[in-house]
Amino acid sequence: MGGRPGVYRNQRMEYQHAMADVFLHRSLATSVLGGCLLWGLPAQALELSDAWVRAMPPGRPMTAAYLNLRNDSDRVVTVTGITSTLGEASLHETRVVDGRSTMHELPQLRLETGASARLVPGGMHIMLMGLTQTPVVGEVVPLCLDTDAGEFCVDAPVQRGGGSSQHHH
Ligand SMILES: [Cu+2]
Repeated sequence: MGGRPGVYRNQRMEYQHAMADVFLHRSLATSVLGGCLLWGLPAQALELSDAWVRAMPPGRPMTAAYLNLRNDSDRVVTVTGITSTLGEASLHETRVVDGRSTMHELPQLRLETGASARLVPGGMHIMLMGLTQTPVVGEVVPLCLDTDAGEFCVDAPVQRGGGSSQHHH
């Protein structure tokens, strides 16, 4: 997309995203999820996994959430919106330009058949603004993705960023 409408220049946002960028894992962002499809079993069109919400100090009005998506259906699935009880949710993308972290809102996310996307610190993420409460470690935040194939929800535990940002099982 051309142009720069929607680019956030708010300093606090830039600071938060600069912090997040410390924990960039670009190699993971480009890796492909190895999947074994179980034919014959009813599968959700959109599979959501490894969702988490970044814990923030009290009083911060915003945070970010991350997850993996995979389109297991035989059609294109387009994410058109996100809802959360925690606050106003939207899809963002962070880019580092001249050493400065900026981000813009993505109106939608299109996933071809079999395609996957990773929302990770420093890349695409779900921005949660106007928080109704401070997300505390251990809490679980429901996130719902509105798509043209229906609504898909996932429970996202609140975690500290940094070293624990990658899930270990
Ligand atoms: Cu953002």
